[in-house]
Amino acid sequence: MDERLWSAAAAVLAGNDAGGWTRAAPHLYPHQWSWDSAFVAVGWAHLSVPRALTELRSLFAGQWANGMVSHIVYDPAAAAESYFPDPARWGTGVAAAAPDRPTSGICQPPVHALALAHLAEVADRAATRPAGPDRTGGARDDVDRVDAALVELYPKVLAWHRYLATERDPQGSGLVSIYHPWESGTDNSPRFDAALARVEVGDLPPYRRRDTGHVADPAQRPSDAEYDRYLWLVELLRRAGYADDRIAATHPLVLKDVLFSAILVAANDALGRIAARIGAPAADRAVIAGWRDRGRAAVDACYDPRLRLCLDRDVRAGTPVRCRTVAGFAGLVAGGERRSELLAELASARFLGDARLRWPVPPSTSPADPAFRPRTYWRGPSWPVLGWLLWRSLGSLGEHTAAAALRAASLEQVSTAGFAEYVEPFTGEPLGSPDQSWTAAVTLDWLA
Ligand code: 9YW
Repeated sequence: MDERLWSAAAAVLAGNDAGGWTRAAPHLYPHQWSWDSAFVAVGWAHLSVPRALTELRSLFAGQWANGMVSHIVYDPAAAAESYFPDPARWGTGVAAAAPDRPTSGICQPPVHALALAHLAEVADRAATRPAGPDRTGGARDDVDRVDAALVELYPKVLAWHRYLATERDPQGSGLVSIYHPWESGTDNSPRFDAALARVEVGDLPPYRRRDTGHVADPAQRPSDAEYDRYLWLVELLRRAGYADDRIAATHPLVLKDVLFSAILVAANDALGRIAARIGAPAADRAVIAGWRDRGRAAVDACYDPRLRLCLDRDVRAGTPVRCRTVAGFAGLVAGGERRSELLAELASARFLGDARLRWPVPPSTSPADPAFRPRTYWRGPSWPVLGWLLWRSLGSLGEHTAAAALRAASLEQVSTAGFAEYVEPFTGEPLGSPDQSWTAAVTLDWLA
């Protein structure tokens, strides 16, 4: 165990701890982001199980009445100018389902059930490990705390997955519709270029970006033209009252997001295990297993044999989105039938086998894709948190050699580049925010 790296990662979480929730990053992201907080709980689990549970509880306190877990739960105490868009811009008061506390009006990938199942495993392991008397007692208490939290959070997570399986998939296709690149968690990925290019910006109220003020080089961030479209999409969602049926009928950008859908498959698998653990009704368990199986088959059907990747579907254009990004490995996350092809593509010179990579960790966009930009956000840099997601998926599939190699490379990366938000894949230069919470959190899990 690398004690120095462990302490440094723990210090990042402690530094970003705002009490019952964790800032995604100290300055750039001073609120609670949905999928960040799930990864963050995975890290907290190794420092304090109760603190990890609090993270998820506080996120779900901002859950919408329709089940949606919004992508940002705002800290009302943070300075108004610290982050844009602010709650006023979202104007979620137009939505009957919105909660009292300030949130955004969209969501992010549902990593939460994975985090909860992980917490239960960490607590179980600690309770069965031979240890000093005080530690064993504490660990048993942690198992009880986890079990109580599972009973409390299970209906909330079930409502969240039900929202995704119904409102976001009225066709019952097994694939989740997203309305905004921010919902994917990979905002300026080339996956959204064509769909975004078709969005015609209307009478957009003026705004000032805040993100570019926090990074050394604004060229690393989405362009102003992209940002205008992001804000215009927010405007349209607000005008539609955040009503899914209206949005599905009228919104200009609707994508069946293959990675989001695959994460939901893995999350339903985890939720099924949680349901069994707490003795949830058999009818629930059958529904959850149905969502999982339907989603897995649908992700498999997104596989493109020419690119050897799973592709999103642009609903408005009626076409698959043909680009080479890390989202293409969705089939590994969902655990479907295309495992050997996807593993071969992952190892190929288009991804981990590119000899120019400083470490064999997945670049967000393949260097072989025409849209690749090594320093620009989701267009090339590697994001340690996605390495963790793939590592976890490989482990679940029993691909232990590939998983161990990815873990070792990822640890070398964070040891050198620190807990950066994203990293230039060839030089290893840390980019974006330093001390990003989820990068520190997954490091703790890799080390544990
Ligand atoms: C934004 C917080 C978020 C992540 C996203 C990532 C970035 C920009 O930062 O989004 O302003 O929301 O793309 O996945 O949740 O870390």
